Amino acid sequence: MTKSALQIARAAYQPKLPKALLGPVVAKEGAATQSVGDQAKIKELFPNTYGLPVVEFVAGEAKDYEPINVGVILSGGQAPGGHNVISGLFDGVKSINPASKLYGFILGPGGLVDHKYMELTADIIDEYRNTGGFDIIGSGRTKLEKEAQFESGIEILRELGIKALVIIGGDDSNTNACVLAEYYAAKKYGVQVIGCPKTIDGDLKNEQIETSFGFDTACKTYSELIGNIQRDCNSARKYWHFIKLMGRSASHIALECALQTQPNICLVSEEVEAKEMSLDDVVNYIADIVAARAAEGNHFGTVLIPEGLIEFIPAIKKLIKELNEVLTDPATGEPRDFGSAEEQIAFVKKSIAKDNRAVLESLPDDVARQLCLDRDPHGNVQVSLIETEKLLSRMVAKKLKETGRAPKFNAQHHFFGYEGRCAAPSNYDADYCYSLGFNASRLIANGKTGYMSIVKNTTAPAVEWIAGGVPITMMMNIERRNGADKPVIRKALVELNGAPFKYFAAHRDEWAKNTSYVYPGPIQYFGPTEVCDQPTKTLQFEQAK
Ligand code: FBP
Repeated sequence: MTKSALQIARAAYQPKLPKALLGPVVAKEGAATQSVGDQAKIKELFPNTYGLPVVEFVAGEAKDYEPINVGVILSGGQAPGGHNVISGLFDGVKSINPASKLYGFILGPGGLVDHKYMELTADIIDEYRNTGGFDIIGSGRTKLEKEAQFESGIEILRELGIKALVIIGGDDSNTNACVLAEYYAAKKYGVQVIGCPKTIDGDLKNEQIETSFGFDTACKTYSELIGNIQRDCNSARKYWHFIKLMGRSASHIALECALQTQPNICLVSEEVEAKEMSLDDVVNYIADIVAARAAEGNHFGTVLIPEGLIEFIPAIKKLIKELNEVLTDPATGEPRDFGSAEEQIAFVKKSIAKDNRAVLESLPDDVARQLCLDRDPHGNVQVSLIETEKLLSRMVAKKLKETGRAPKFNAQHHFFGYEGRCAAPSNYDADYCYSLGFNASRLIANGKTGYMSIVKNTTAPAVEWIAGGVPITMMMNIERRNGADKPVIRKALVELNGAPFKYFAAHRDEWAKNTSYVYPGPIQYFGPTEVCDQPTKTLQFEQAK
């Protein structure tokens, strides 16, 4: 395989580990924990994995361990650093005992169910160190949540002598990892399950998890592109660029990119919801800024739009909630089957309440169809398919025309998502991911199950990072999903009283009026630490206590 010069140089990079993981460790256990909500219900559903203590690894005595075979699964959307989680896990498992083996299940959780796997040897691992992508074993979105799947999984785990499974995924996948841990514990199958916090969306974070891996690299990649567009736009002075940014639900990516690039406008879905804004209010907000800049002779600008915006507009959110209910078969909890798209739309229209039907009919046809038809395997609306950037610019153009303002308004459209999900991990993600994987091996060696691997204090130099584990049940509450109440990890949305948003809110009027663009440039892998090792602005604001 031909490799780029950067790939060759980067292969030699040795990711940094927290000091405690550089030698033998002992697990320092805290007090019993509680779930973040619905304690009695979660305790009842997870009798074997509820209430476990938070664990921190500190330097300990060297011990001899038997070889241990471990399985690993990549679940859901790609995020930079996945290969380093696996290489950290590999090195950790081999350091426990060199005869230990690591198996990768192919193309996500489905690989476990369908018994598709490969042994990950040193040669294979070395090919993938510090690279982006999930292609070492591939990923998938199969939901691991049924007893039949768990039973099929245990057959192959037994055949390969696997005693622990590491599931690298987002909130849904880690919820399912916990359900699996509980199931195997209840059945006394002797297989531990450990989760790792992955997603570029940045919405798997809480008191215990500082950030999900991949967020850092993805945001830096998008910010480079936004910076380049801003320089072009400030040079040509004739276009408004409408830039949609990935992030299925929360607006963390859009907000972080705004903090890095200082665009003229950045919408934050959580604020749109809190202020109960309608689609028309959002359009007016943009149109007013475009008009004000035009009045000063500035016929250009940038608008950042979070992918999930549509879902946060209260009237549309209410509509989606009812769509999720009516499109789920109450008998099976699965999506209903329809003969054709037209049949599905007709069913939706006759089943939903009058006010929701009115909202549906007020939307442009393509958006209305999208909402009625497309679902991912978790039952979520596929917001990434809705072209909000075009929808908004179309509506802004119409509004400006109606009111006779900004006659020179011209728009360009972009959607940044896939461009950043497989970028070569930044130093932060390379180190963070390697540490998460290596640390997972220590949770396994210490007999833990139903835990997520965590690394904290990551705005400090890597040696000062703190590694350990948090029981997944601690992050759970009960939420309504696809027409049923389910135990799930609480998703972290942008907090409007949090430091990152407050900084943005304090500066956005100035950024709207003036041209205050920042051009971050590409991620640097070699060079001065202030250029190469900066964590995200979000993390810096959140941690600046
Ligand atoms: P995960 O939550 O699985 O990490 O995926 C996040 C994401 O990249 C979202 O930002 C985006 O909405 C979605 O995946 C796109 O999904 P797909 O990869 O199926 O196109």
